Amino acid sequence: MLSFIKEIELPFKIPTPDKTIKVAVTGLSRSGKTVFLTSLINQLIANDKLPYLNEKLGRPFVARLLPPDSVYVRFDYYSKIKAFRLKEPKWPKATKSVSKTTLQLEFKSEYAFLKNQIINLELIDYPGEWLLDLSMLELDFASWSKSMLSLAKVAKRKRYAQEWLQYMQSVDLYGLPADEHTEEILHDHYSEYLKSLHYRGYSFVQPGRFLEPGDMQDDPLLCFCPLPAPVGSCHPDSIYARFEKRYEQYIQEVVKRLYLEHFESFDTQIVLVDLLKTLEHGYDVFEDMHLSFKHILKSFTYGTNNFLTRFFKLQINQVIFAATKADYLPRSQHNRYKKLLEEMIWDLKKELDVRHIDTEVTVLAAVKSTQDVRAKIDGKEVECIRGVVEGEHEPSTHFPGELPESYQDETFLRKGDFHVTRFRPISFPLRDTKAVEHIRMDKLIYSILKDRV
Ligand SMILES: Nc1nc2c(ncn2[C@@H]2O[C@H](COP(=O)(O)OP(=O)(O)OP(=O)(O)O)[C@@H](O)[C@H]2O)c(=O)[nH]1
Ligand SMILES: [Mg+2]
Repeated sequence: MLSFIKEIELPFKIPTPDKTIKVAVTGLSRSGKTVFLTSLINQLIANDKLPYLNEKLGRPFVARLLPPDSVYVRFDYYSKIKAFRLKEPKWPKATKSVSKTTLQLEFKSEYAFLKNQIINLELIDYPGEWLLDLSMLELDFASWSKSMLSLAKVAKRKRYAQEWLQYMQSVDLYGLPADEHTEEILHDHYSEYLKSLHYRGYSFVQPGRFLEPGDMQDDPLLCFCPLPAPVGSCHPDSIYARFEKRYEQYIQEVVKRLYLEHFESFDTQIVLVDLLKTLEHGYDVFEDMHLSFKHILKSFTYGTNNFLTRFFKLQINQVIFAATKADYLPRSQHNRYKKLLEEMIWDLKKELDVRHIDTEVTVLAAVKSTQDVRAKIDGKEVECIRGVVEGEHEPSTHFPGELPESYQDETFLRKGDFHVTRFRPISFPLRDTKAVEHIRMDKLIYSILKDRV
């Protein structure tokens, strides 16, 4: 009835305030962060494969990348998209630092007298391992050591920790050290233990820098490991005393200074999870991821923790957990995939006080590299996926196995009858007017924008 209001033209346009939405994307290594951000930018710029988003928003928009901001390493969309557009497209290389870029969305105003609305989507990519280290902030050396040592004695981890634990028993940790190399050997054994875990798909490893030292490769500050607390007295120059000092320095200089300077308030935190890889490794690795997520989710509550807010500004309004690489599964299993992630997160939400954070769970494929097909296996017709496997040139058909109904279904995961086949990416369309095929990216983008546009 009042639609004529929309048509009213003034000699000038009334400005609408620009908005900035800070979106941090994290996840453990290889979870799909870089591929996800590349696809997200590609989808919004082309806007030809986002029917759900467009229908829900009901307002046309254009998206453009803004020039780099000098403070951060830029998330280099252009070089990534170039590799995806090759005749033999390539997945991006692993990234180990924080990077950032801003995608500007301009929404056409519904009213002729109003200027278009500008929304700046600030997109930040950072390693999830950093979040795992944050929980060390609450612990002194003795308590951290205690919890790491008891974890190392758990059945599955113990075999990888054996050499480190045995060597530790052979040295005097509390008197003057007999040999100057003992410290390094202790540290190296512990690092090897963490690397063995990581290699086998375990995700809860502390400190994160021991796996990825980056610019701290030979820094003596990293020369420590968990140690049992002394029962009696301890020499001030003992290994225990020195490791305790370095641990405290690590907390001050690496966790607090280097990590926290990157954390500000984010509006949305997207946590990507490669749940399929974890399922493939079996029940223990799956349980270990549960533990990692407990620490990650806990770090999101630090904005409300009095002790930590003194130096920690992190405040998050919305957390979206997304299980990635859904194209490794036929469509018929996507709901089950989502249910498994839901189960893991709900469980933790019950345990931790995260009522003030709006949490959502979804599944997606940023780059859909397979097609759904039906094929006969042992005379039975089943839903499969078809794509070009890494290292091959022709497409082939694969049955990944059936996901369990629940992750409490230990027997399924122990049998390990679920296999992930790694596919080459499909080529991205050469022009910005067309985006790559995806699964449910539009639903996720809508979750970020709803209530804010
Ligand atoms: N099929 C498929 N594979 C994917 C998808 N996203 C990621 N991958 C696979 O996962 C690998 C890791 O993806 P990245 O985006 O580089 O992961 P990351 O989290 O940035 O990894 P780091 O930089 O090492 O922390 C890729 O090389 C692909 O093999 C997807 O949507 N579909
Ligand atoms: Mg990356």
